Amino acid sequence: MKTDRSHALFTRASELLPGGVNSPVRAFKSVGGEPFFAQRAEGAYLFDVDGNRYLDYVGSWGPMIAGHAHPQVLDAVAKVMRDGLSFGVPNALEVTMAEAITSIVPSCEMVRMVNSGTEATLSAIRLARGATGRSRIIKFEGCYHGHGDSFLVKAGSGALTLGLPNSPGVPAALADLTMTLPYNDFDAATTLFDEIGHEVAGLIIEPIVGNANCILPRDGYLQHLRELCTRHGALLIFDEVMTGFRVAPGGAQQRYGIRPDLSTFGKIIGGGMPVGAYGGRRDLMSQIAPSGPIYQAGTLSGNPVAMAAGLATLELIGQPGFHDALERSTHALCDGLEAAAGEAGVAFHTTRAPGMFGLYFREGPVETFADALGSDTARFNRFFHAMLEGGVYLAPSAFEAGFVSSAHGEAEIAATVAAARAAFEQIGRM
Ligand code: KE4
Repeated sequence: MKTDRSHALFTRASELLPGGVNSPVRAFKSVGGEPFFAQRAEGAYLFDVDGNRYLDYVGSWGPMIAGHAHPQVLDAVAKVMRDGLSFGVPNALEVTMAEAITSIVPSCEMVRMVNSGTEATLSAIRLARGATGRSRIIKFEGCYHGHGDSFLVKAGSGALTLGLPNSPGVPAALADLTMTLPYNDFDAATTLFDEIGHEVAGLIIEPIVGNANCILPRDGYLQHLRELCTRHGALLIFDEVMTGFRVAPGGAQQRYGIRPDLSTFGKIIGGGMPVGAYGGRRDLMSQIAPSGPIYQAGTLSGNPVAMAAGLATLELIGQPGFHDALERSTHALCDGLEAAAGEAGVAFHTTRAPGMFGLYFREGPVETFADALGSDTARFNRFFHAMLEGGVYLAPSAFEAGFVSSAHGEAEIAATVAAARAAFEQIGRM
């Protein structure tokens, strides 16, 4: 595979950007080798600067649920940008976006637009602390909520990929206020709440974990957390930056029938532009400045161009049957991969939710963070590179979920399974 242009760019980038990238997981550090540099993208495909084409299962880490460079999204952006890129005063599209989010996600009676998932989660935690007058928060091992200080405790995603789940630079006094629980452990949650529930401002969770690979909630687990939070006066915060608008139109909270007090969003509602949002109960959100005393602000929040991209994406995924089709293609992909691994005699297991999946080099089931850590990451890394050589780009980490878009049709799934059959044969002998 020709890579000299990517290599030259990475050499230059490595002089000027930490690790040569603007976000750690992109650097291929855990899988080895150097990242390729994208030239352009279309539908289910990425094209790099050396002319290689890849079937893309990262989708810019989630936003590209309708495929890259969708004409309707590009047209919406082109139409709006000619009227100006940012006003710094309210614009109608912010209202349209707020109406869209609050109608699609009923638990969100009010919403505030921000510019990333990180901004959304750190604002939600500040709101929880301000509204309850309490300081402690609870998160889950392996879950990632962006790089806000309070979250970089036993964090997932890039922090886990690089083996840095507790980042230097986070004051111990603040980290001590973040308690962590094992995901899917009913008793551990009950015990912690019995001990300190009255001190907890909020519990934040990825309802489906997508940052320690992909782990689904056990039956009744999310309801159990809902009941514990209600009983102890803590706020239940669903971090749906990844699952929102993906695993169901109304996200994981719709799929599992849970009403959180606050929710955070990102990725899809920006359609590829920098957008995040947090929202929830009116009595809570109305405490955010300027209607209340809890401060949060942002120069480009509600930016018209970003709103246009997000609204066009929400319109595309709001078409009847969109999520059912996404669920079917995700199952087809995972069933095909498992069959290919079985033919090669490779221990392999997948987890799946509409539009997202996890790949594990171990026997199933995978229901806890410890189960996920038990996957053969060295074998994943070899599989990653074998698939890349075969023209398929998986998430460059054994601790990330993969993403399927509506642009991944039968032909793309079949081509992926064919590449996997060759890759399993190749690594099966290693
Ligand atoms: P951003 O600040 O990256 O927009 O969102 C942070 C965030 C919050 N919550 C969840 C559940 C998330 O998955 C994320 C970001 N996801 C990672 C991928 N696992 C972004 C990729 C990256 O860090 O480059």
